[in-house]
Amino acid sequence: MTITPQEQPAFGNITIEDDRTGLDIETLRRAFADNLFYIQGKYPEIATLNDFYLALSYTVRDRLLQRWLNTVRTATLKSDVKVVCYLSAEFLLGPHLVNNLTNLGIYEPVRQAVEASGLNFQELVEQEEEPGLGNGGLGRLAACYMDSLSTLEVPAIGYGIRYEFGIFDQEIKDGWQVEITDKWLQNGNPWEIARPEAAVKVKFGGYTESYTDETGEYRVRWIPHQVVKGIPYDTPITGYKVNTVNTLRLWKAEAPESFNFQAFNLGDYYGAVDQKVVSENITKVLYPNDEPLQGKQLRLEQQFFFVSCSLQDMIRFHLQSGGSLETFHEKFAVQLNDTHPSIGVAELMRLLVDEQGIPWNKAWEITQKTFAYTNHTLLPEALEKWPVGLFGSLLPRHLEIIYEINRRFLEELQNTNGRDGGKISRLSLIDEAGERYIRMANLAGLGSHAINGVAELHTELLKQDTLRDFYELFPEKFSNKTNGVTPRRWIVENNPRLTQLISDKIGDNWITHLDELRKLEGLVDDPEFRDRWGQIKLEIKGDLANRIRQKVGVTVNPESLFDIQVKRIHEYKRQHLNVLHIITLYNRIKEDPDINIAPRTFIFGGKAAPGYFMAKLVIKLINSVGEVVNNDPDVRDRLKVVFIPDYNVTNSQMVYPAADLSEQISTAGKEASGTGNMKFSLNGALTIGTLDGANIEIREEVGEENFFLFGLTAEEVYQRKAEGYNPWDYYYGNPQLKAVIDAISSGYFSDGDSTLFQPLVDSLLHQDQYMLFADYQAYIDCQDRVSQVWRDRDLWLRMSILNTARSGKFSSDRAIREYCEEIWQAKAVPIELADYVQAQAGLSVKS
Ligand code: 26Q
Repeated sequence: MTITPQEQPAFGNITIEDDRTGLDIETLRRAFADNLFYIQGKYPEIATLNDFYLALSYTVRDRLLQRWLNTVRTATLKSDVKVVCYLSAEFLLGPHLVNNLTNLGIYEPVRQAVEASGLNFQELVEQEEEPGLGNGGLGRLAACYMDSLSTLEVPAIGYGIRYEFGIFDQEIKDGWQVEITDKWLQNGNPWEIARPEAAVKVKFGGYTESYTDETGEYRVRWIPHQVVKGIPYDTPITGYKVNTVNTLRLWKAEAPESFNFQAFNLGDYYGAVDQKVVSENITKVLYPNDEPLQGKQLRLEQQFFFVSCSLQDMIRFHLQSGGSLETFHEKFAVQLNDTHPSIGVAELMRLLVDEQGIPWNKAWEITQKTFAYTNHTLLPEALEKWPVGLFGSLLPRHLEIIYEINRRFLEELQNTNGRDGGKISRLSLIDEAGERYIRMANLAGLGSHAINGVAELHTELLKQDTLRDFYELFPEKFSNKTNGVTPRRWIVENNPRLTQLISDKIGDNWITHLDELRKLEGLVDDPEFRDRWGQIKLEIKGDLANRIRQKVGVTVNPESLFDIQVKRIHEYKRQHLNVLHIITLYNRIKEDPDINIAPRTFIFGGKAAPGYFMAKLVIKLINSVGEVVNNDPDVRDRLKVVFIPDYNVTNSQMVYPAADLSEQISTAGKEASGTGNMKFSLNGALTIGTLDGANIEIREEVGEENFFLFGLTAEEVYQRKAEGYNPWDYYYGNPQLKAVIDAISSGYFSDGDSTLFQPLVDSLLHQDQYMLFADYQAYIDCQDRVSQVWRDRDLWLRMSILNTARSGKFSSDRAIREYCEEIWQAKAVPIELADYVQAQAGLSVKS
């Protein structure tokens, strides 16, 4: 079929061949071969696997392009459509190919077309380098939210940074983490389209000067020291079986064309190129820390760069579509993913006041109505702040604007709140206790109309503690938005067997209405269903066991209990508490080799920030304990310890479905939400966990009888600390704990080297900031209950099914609906397609 597109008058009657849209196997096969020839420029005989992967990806991309362009046209040109702009320094997307096949509903025909071409489909899928443009939870949340925005047909743009190098690849050498540069772009990225024609300019450094404009108004202009060009790279974000395909727009920094031509003319070629290098540095590499350790200038440059590009982009869209800037906040809802983009508050003020000539008060009203801020942390030391000196040298005009916002704010406070000096100094945008800092959380909170935490407990603690003064001042701004994860990636794609079983029983509407998983509750007493559930879990565990044998060289028994902790390595997440349990079991075996214990496989995965010594030592400890336990004949394979290297989205998709037990054991009050906890429960793992973050809500949903709870509450942690917590009391008071610590300390797990783990042991004995010792016995007792239940296979399966059945709340669709209704006032906008594309897809547009 050929058609005439309606809206391309410049091309007259040009036709689009259905080789780029057709979905039958023959057309797909032809299109695949065509792309290999015309885009990769290869005959099949000499094509590499990567050439085939790229040709296949272009074939899929062709099939979403009309949806994508129509969505963009609707979002940007229609002035009455509200667009959600999700600003995030990180998007941890994971591979696109299978995700797009799933969402377009063309997995099967494409797979068959590839196989019909004589190629191995799985092999091509595994060619894809995932875009690891994030550290962990916060970046992955942004990716899940983009998925749900598209699936809910809400027009949205994700704005971020196109890091040339994403989160490092992790190798394990001699038990230690080694970091390798992530060259994710080196084989080409078929999913992005560069839009150099839409580049914008971003200023840095220099000074400001005031002047009087033609109308006699006082104005300020910023004379920068340097200008950098931002080039947008767009990636399509498909929704599940809908026509909406939103855009992820990531900015790359380049030198402007006119860069230092004078130096060039004077023959200083190297000097000129130097400028180029300095500009491009800005988007070179993702900072691999998940807390702001010290204020690095390049990090602030990254943040300002992408935020300025994005706001300029929005203003341009709005003006192009005939909108007036007075209505900017009616066109765009801008969400700040943590404080990383919060400089946007000052930048929008600058753009409106200095560049567009809007009066301050009006501009401030627009700004507050535009922004909303999500907080992801409670630790006061992890709140972002920038030294005033550094800030002012990089962003002189923004410093003035922040001072002015603050002057007006504090003046108002003094008028309305009397003179509670303590309170006023805590609310101030400037920390003046010692060296002066800009407090980014205060800027974000003041410049936004909404502030939210990411789980009920987290939001409560924000209100009572971290942001207490703001809550007292603006209670109406605060709300909770418990995190969620996308069921498309986190069960449909990563667990096709379980997905099939579920859909055979309750249909497939649950994929977009996750609450419908409740219908599985009626099947828990059906022995056949339960058996099938258990069988599938066992098969999947077998797959992971094979993978582990290949990658790590350790043989594990799929029949054993798979006890899994995968997440960033952090002391507050307490991977080392898990290790204390492993050593406790090991000691029991050494004491009585014939003891009857439930066989377990302990699986760990996660990266440590390269500069976080203690986290790296925890990785070494896990591997060292594994080395001893895995090879001790007394253990008789009843315990195995495995550290899966390079934990990332791709690997994680194989891990969640294979879990029996999910370790969510952070010190209560420290984990804002967690999202891995949700992925495990959705895939039928039982949780052992503390009353922290979203664990509390998971337990509420699945029922306390289907959750292994242990440990101090956040309140108790706080009290114990206030009373004066002494880890030595636990060490001397608990012989089992003492034996475990002594074993580590003695060098038993480090070839007799008693110094290796001393920093870790010392930090526990002398400080134990995260209260491992206080929770140790409760954890061990709880793990013993886990082992008991594990022996009752029917009971375990029942609990597993109920976990899946009751995890509907944790869909990112639910979370995004709440953001849309309560914060963004954004609505679904169905996207229309040319009839022939709609007919080929056979997809129904939701009403
Ligand atoms: C900030 C400044 C300078 C350098 C780095 C950073 C930085 C980078 C990443 C600070 C924080 C992060 C990431 C934080 C994060 O992932 N937080 C997690 O967010 C999840 C989603 O809400 C929650 O589920 C987790 O509980 C929370 O730890």
